[in-house]
Amino acid sequence: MSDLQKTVVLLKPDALQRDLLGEIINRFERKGLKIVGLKFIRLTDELLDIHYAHLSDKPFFESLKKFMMQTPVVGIVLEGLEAVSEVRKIIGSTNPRQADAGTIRADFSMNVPSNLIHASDSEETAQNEIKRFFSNHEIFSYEKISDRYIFGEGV
Ligand code: IDP
Ligand code: MG
Repeated sequence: MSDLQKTVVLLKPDALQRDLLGEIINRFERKGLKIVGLKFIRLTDELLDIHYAHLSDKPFFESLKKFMMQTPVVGIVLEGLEAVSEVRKIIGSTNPRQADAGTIRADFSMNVPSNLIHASDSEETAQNEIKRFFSNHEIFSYEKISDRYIFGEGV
């Protein structure tokens, strides 16, 4: 299973306010992605300066950071086959109105910045975001009986 990857998801304040945490987590579970890290994170201005550095020259940068600090966010590390691109596929495009039907953003949201969820956009970003948001002891390695059915070995 050489293409097993880890990726980071953040459930944004709108997901918490709208009681969609369980619904969103359920979509990842149904896909077969394994939750290997899960916690509340209180984002700070400093952390968001780094996390959204690629948007620092945008007019919405300050309000985006404010939005992300409204409540704690739920940080999740998911593991699966090609998890980085699979999770991006499941969440859909940044603008929910351009996202494909069936994706989380298309099905449950309508606008930016409140598009419910963040997910790492490349393997390199995922590695950086795991370090940014999680300590080593918060990432778990464990076997599930379903692993061999979902990841496809020894069924
Ligand atoms: P992504 O979340 O799909 O990776 P990015 O371009 O990295 O998209 O943008 C990060 C987040 O910034 C988006 O998810 C959204 O919450 C917010 N954002 C992006 N574009 C806009 C905009 O035009 N206005 C307000 N917020 C935006
Ligand atoms: Mg992004």
